[in-house]
Amino acid sequence: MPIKLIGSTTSPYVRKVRVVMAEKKLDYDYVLEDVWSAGTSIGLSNPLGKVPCLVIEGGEVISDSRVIVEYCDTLSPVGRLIPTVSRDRAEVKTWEALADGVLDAAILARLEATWSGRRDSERCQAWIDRQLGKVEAALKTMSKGLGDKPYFVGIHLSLADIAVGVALGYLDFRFPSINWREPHPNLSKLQDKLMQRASFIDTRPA
Ligand code: GSF
Repeated sequence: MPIKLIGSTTSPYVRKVRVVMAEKKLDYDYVLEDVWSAGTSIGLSNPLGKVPCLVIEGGEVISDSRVIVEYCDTLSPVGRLIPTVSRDRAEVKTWEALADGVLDAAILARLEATWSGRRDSERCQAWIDRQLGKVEAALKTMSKGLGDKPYFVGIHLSLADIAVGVALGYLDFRFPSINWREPHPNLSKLQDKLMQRASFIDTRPA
């Protein structure tokens, strides 16, 4: 039985997992789930009601994109994305955590502005600004960290680049008014390079 990935085409966390699985050449059944619909059954797989969820042999569920990608990286020796040496490993995972943090903040800002369960009078601009401030600060740190290197860590693609690329792609998708390319041309160059890979092309949010 192949691995089953429960996800959605718009979720950046799901996209990160799909990019990793494509880079690792892992086969899986992709099962779409709308976690926001009243009839969602995501709670049967994840009590937090979130995607992505990976259902492995025997029906065991692995949830949270960071846990899933770490697991996937161990499944095949093809293109290791998380180094084994502890310092490099921590560095890659720190970039991933920062990129996921950009997503967390951007999604909180978006939900504050758009979630249908809230009236317009209940939306808080100060909260949105607080979250978008985190996005801006993280972009600066990413740009400084990348500098003029080809990749974040070492000379090969790693999970750090994938996570940052997915976060930048999410900003383009949901926050086209955030102009991150002009102040950060090195991130723009990295993103353009990533967008030439089949793993990124095939998982564009829609
Ligand atoms: C976040 C997953 C998540 O928030 C991870 O997998 O890395 N730390 C987790 N998923 C969202 C979909 S999206 O906005 O990408 C989700 O399922 N939200 C449903 C909800 O009820 O919050």
